[in-house]
Amino acid sequence: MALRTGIALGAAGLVVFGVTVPSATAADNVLRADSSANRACHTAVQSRRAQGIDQREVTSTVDGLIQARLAPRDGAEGDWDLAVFDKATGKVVAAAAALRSRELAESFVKKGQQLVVQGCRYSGSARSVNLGIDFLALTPQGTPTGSPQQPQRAEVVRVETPSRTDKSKLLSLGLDVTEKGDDTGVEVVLADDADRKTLRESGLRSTTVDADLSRTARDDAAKDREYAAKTQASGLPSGRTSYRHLYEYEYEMKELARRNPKLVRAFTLNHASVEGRDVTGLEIATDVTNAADGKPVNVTVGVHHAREWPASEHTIEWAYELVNGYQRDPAIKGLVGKTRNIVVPVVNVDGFSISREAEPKGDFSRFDYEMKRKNCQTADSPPQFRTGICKANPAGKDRGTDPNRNYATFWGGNGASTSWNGETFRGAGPFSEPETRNIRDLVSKRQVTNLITLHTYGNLILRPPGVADTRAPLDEPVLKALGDKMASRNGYRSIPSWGLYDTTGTTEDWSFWTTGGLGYTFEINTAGFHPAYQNAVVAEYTGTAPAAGAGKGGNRAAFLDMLGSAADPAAHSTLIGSAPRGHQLKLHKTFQTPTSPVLQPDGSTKPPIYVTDTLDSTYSSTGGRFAWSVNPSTRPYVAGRYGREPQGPKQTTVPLTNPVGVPAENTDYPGSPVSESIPFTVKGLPEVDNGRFDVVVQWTSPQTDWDLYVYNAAGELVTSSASGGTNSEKATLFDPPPGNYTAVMVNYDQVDPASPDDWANGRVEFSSPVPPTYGTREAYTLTCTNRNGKLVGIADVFADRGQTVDVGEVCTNSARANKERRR
Ligand code: 0X9
Ligand code: ZN
Repeated sequence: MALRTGIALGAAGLVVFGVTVPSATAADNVLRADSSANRACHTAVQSRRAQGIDQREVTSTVDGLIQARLAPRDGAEGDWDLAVFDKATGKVVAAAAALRSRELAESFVKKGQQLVVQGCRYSGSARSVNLGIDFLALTPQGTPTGSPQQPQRAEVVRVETPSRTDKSKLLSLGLDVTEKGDDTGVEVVLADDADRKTLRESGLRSTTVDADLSRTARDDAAKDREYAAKTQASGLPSGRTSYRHLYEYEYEMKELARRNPKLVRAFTLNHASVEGRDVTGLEIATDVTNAADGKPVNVTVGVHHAREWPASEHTIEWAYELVNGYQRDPAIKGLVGKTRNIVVPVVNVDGFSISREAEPKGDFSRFDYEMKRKNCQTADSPPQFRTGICKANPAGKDRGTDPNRNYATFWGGNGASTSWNGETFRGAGPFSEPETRNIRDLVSKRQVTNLITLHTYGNLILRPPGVADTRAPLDEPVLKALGDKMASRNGYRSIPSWGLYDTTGTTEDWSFWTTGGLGYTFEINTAGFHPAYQNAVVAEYTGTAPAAGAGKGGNRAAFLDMLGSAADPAAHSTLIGSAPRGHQLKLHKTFQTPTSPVLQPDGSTKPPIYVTDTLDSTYSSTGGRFAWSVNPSTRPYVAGRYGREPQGPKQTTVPLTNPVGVPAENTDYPGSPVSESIPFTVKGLPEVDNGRFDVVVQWTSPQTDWDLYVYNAAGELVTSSASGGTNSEKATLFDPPPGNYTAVMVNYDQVDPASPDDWANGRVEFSSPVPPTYGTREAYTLTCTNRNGKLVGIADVFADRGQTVDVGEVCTNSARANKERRR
């Protein structure tokens, strides 16, 4: 990699200038250090003669960006880190500290600013490394196009979506829909007037939650500065007091590994990001390097979505929790001893770095990189938007794929965008992105029995499936019980993912349906994507006020429950048997799973794509008896669907009698209570067994609008239906508990108030529960190879959840192994 001079990238107004070393020679591009030193590169400009340090001084030729890169030379990899400092103040401008010597440090600089570029040889054998520096000019607005962007007011509104039809309608609008919501509405970010117009024209009703997001973002940033300044150490396991930068995650991970070599191993995931960054993870286990010891694997990942900073904070704090707990807390030590734990705090490194380094504007405009969600993929953008780097390009943050819509399971279905600039763009195909391939590779090569993927925001614990029409898996009771248990710690709502709205191609839908590992999405906090650190990270993690989990243990306790589940053989499967020392047992499965029928931009569908997954894991025998924790052999995708056998007949239809008169029009319910209430009773066993009820009402004109809300005897809203433009409403409740209910009818709008169009034909219809369906069973192929790598045993193994399967002496020379070897 050489210093570049005057290379035009081709984007309008986006030009790369060379560094201000006109006589730069190849030697200037090489950093050297005779020895290494385990020190943080980003904390300070070191003395030139300090051990493991080399430096270059450069002056910025632009108002714009500096990109400094390291690349290994001559095959020697080693671990070099990189930092760029402002020479005058000594403050760090940009840095990178991944595990190898492939680094990208990127941030904003001013023309004429003097900079010190510092390379630090952290460890390894590479005495030298290649340095490349680029400067990229930007307009004062921070856009590469030169067209001044008039930022508009960004706001959060709550959109009323009482029925699933409303939710689907909302999702189809292409707005930035958050996870904060409930049965009757969802919060949505409106970035500008165009968004406001889209929502207005949809006819969906909304109320303002936060009228000025930009102010909130600046306030949050100020609160964070204040908190960090006045706080020595927080109650977090690391004591951290502010959101980390990407290079801090990287550096802390390798320090955790270096300081605890038997317990912690840092690793680079298989695929570098689009911009060329390495992705780093940690494994934490007793005798950590012995990955084939047959223990169940508990995976925690953060930041698929760039702007959701608390997600990576909670993930790395969990790593500290395990490391600290291993030394100080016998209960944690016991659990860590029974499991292997993998954390990947930042899955979407490009996106996160951009969001974290951006100026806090919070206006959600195209050039508000702080609020970027997706990754940095450009391949699917139109040619005019493919140019320029991720942090400064003509399409701003609109470019990229949503890594949480790119996994193969149900890919191509509802709840994802087909458009390159949609916030939920699903990508060119299942697993088209390095981020999803990284997690796929990780989960496919180990027995990952438990997985949590962290997001913000909405105070939710979501379990599969992400789409309603998939139906719940046979494991629904297991998933629900664990989700509910964790929710009792953090005070979140525990629901199936589709409960809020449909999503396809998400992390835990793939990991669960494909491997059988129990998977969940947590949506942390309710105040925004990265609100005040003290609340969204410290309080949520430790379970202190004002978090919903205050006094209940918070996410710390929820994560410990997940760890407890991983350590519990009843929650997965176990293979037992015996094998001679040094023999390798391998479990293998390969299969095809169809995606959803692939939705096309015009609304039509194309046939599903069949995606091949291969699961491979290894147990290395220490001799004698073994117990190997594994996932069930049958994919939940084919195992069947949850349901229950009816224990009696369904209840007969209950008519709802319309009280005399018509209540006045009320567009402010429940603010104004004006309405009609009609009680009804739901019966239960032994007389009847109801799998669901539907409250149905009708009227004459679609221009008239009645809304329907249903409350239980405790006064809790249990279901509702309030669509516009129809002449009926239907509100559904599954598995309704027996008791007294009240249907409330609100007269929202009359086509002709002079002659009221009253509702009629109100009734409660009941359905029986749907019995479970059972699909096929799948086996693992279990093989045993001896010390010379010769196949000596082979068997098909079926294992159900909670089952212990004795595979006997699987390494005994078998006829099948002999036959298999000859093939
Ligand atoms: O949309 C997502 O990917 C997740 N929400 S976020 O606001 N963090 O982006 C949630 C995915 C699963 N949620 C639902 N199916 N509702
Ligand atoms: Zn998210």
